Amino acid sequence: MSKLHDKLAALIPPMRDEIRGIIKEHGDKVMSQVTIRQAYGGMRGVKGLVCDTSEVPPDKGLVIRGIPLKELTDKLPEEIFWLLCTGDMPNKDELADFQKDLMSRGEVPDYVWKVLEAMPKDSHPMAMLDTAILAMEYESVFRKRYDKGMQKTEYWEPTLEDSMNLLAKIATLAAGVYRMRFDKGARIAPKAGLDWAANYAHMLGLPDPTGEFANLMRLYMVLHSDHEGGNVSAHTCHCVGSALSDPYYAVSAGLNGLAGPLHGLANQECLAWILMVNEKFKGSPTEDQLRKFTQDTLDSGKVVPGYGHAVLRITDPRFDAFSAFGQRVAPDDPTIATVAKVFKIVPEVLKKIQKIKDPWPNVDAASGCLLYHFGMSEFSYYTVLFSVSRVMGMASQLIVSRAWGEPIERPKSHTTKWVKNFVKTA
Ligand code: HAX
Repeated sequence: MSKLHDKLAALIPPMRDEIRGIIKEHGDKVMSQVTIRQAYGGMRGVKGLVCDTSEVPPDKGLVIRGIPLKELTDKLPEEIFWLLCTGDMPNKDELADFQKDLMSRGEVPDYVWKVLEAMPKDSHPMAMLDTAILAMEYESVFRKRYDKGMQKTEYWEPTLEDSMNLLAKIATLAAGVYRMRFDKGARIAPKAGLDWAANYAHMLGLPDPTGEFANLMRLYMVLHSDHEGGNVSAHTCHCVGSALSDPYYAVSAGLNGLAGPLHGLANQECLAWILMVNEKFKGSPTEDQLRKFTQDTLDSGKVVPGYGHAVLRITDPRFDAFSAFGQRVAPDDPTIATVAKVFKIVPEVLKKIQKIKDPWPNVDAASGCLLYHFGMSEFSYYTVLFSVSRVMGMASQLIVSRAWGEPIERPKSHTTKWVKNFVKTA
């Protein structure tokens, strides 16, 4: 058994007792109310979920297990996954054990590559990734153990197994999707001795003479790892997982949500917008040109990608971390320079539109320009990178939910007719 398994085995029984105790003693206390606006408005702000891996206070941004993101930007993604699952950072031995375990599970079964080869050549990379994960459901330890019969208290163990296998294979899979979809040549095998994100960088096959692309991948994987429980991908994964669908089903479902332009796909849209600006103005625009271009985007009925957030009300600390990386490695890159200029102008334009609650940049506003700087110009792939990282958040949330025995999710819906009657009598 791995050290992560043993650590969780020790943590889970008291955690389960604590949650049961809270429900028993305080189960009838009211945490939140729901207005008609919220019921029609994507349940924004309704407190109806519990997520222990991370939280996103609107005025702080991502906090993982009590630690603000800005204190975690120099960590490895493997350390973050351990933190998400257990609430502690791994020590040296635990990290080494975890990395060895991941490395031993990395091989992607051959039938998965065949499924991908059978898809249309110009399929969206997200459709390829999600299909591959679903095809790999064949490997699910959870489903096999469930079919044989197991106690509810054991559910977390095969969930951990499936999660570890998925996490170990996802980088290989995603790198394979990149090379296959964009004719980059044969797949590159993982290299022993590299950490998870550096291996992903290695398997993508982009030139990296300075090692900074591997550093970017480490940072990228840390920054996108989790964002509490209510965003579309986390919530979808959680909801599907609550039916005891195994992690392959649940994570694939979550990632299908991440593929939407208002969620993870915004990073591809965002870089396209920045490049459009640079092309139109033959280089980095003046502030006035940028102001006008932003207004034109809004007037044409489009959103300014990379700006705004359903929860945050400040500049996303993930944007800050990416911007700092860009300023360190390539301050003169024209795309990185335009992103910095956009940050100066766009919030000021968006602030004038009353309905927009958050005029500040989110994570997607800066990530694409860094990838572009390192030679990854295939925008449609960017959400795949986000997905590889987000598997950590989704899988850790599933492990925790299965650990304390969370029941199937089933909120109540009403018809508009019911709402009309309710309004009359309320
Ligand atoms: N540009 C133009 N209009 C915007 C806007 C932006 N960047 N951000 C919000 N608005 C508009 C909304 O479209 C909405 O308009 P309608 O009422 O006419 O529909 C109004 O302002 C109120 O929206 P809100 O309450 O401030 O924000 P929401 O919680 O409804 O939406 C979004 C949050 C992130 C979806 C939104 O800000 C947006 O579309 N941003 C651009 C796309 C983007 O960057 N998405 C990535 C978000 C981060 C993420 O999840 N990454 O995975």
